[in-house]
Amino acid sequence: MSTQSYALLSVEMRGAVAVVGLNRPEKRNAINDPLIDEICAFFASPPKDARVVVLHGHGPHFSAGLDLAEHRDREAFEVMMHSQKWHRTFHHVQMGGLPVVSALKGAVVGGGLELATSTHVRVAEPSTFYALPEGQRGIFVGGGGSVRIARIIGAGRMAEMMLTGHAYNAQEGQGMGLSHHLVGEGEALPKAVELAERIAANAPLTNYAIINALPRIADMSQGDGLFAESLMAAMTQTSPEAKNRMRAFLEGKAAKAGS
Ligand code: 1HE
Repeated sequence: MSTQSYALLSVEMRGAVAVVGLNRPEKRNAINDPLIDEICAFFASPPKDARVVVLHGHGPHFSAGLDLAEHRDREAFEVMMHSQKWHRTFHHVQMGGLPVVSALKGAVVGGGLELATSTHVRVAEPSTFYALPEGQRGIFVGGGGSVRIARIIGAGRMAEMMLTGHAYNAQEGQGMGLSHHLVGEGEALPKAVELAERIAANAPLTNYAIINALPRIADMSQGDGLFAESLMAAMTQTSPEAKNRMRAFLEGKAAKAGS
């Protein structure tokens, strides 16, 4: 798949970082079937050399969400299948094994917010706004938002967004945990790449454990969660890479925390 070419995604390798752009700016990166298929194909089988992915949108918006033109005439069963395809796709984004850093700007709405909240680290520019216009459109979320968005901002706030269609700006989104870094205009992509390069320098097994274990542990009882945590600790701390990294620190050869 690493050699596959995409019509609606740009893919560029920068060392160990795969920079992937939603490339449908004339439709504000609205997600139609061909685009979701390409996102699914990429994240199900990312390039072999990639250790981290940066996801961004071409043009002034990250994504206007579901392509409403395509969705108009679907029957219930088709919508069910379509929603489950989005679930599979965003599962690959969240738990495919590679950390994903997103660079957000302009509209991050509806399915665009569902996609963004499947990524692990989110960097926003001042132009970013977040909205869930499903209430206005007479539909419901279908790309995992009722789970992922609600876990970040709370089900109550999500209900308010869906009922009122209210858009939160970049500053507000930062306060709500929708972004982790708020940078200047035009700076989200370079900052996302910088963070991705830092993440790429981590032990791959630890990155894998972070993105796969933490959301699952959040779903577990306390006892199960603590047991799963110990298993992940046992797996990561006994790896040769961990031993080398800990020795390097003790010999004064590794960066200190926070640097
Ligand atoms: C679209 C879409 C779209 C733009 N589906 N075609 N999402 C929404 O309800 C958001 C709808 N979009 C907007 O509110 C605005 O387009 C934006 C605020 C994102 C951007 O505004 P603007 O002025 O920059 O662009 P525009 O002129 O509105 O749109 C440019 C073109 O993109 C135009 O097409 P054109 O052929 O007339 O040039 C628009 O029709 C098209 N376009 N957004 C289809 N979403 C799995 S369930 C998920 C549920 C949801 O995602 S609901 C939220 C849907």
